[in-house]
Amino acid sequence: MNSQLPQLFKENILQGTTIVQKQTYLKDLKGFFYHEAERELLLQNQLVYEVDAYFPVSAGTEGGLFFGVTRLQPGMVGNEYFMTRGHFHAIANRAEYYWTIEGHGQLILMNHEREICIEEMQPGSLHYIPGHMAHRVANTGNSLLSFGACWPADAGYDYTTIESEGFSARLCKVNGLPVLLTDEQQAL
Ligand code: S6P
Ligand code: ZN
Repeated sequence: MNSQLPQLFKENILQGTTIVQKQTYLKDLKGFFYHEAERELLLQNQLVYEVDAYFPVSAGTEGGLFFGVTRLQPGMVGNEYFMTRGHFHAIANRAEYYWTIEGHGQLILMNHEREICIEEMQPGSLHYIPGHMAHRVANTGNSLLSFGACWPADAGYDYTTIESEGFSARLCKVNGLPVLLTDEQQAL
């Protein structure tokens, strides 16, 4: 049996020879924010978030686990906080853990009936995301929000449901505070 070199999770950074990085810029988030016209006016090459991930087994391996760290920048598009795309898992019943490393935000969870709730993210907070829940994170602070994630290697991603239908509400800054607003409420 070949032993693997351990990866490092040190000073809040995931390091190692097999870490895969993915960046998401404002130009990648067309149509995600209510105020799309305002997103277009912003610098398209502005980094919104990046993920460092460790995939010790192939995607789809039943029983395997993946590990990642997401760094979400502070920022707004109109009254909406910078956020991750959000997704269901392709195998919808697969659960996941998030935990907050630094910064402040909200974890937005939505089930298939489009019922939605939020959990406050602050350093040390641990979040169990049950299966069948779309999950998205918004950075509600003025500094970087960094969180870890651990999920099953066969979970996969269903991005298309959120791309086409969105979440049933968006996290918006109202009188300085994060509030969930439906598009109907925004339009008032
Ligand atoms: C994977 C896990 C995270 C997200 C990351 C970016 O199951 O939930 O690693 O991939 O936070 O979010 P998104 O929605 O763009 O994949
Ligand atoms: Zn996930």
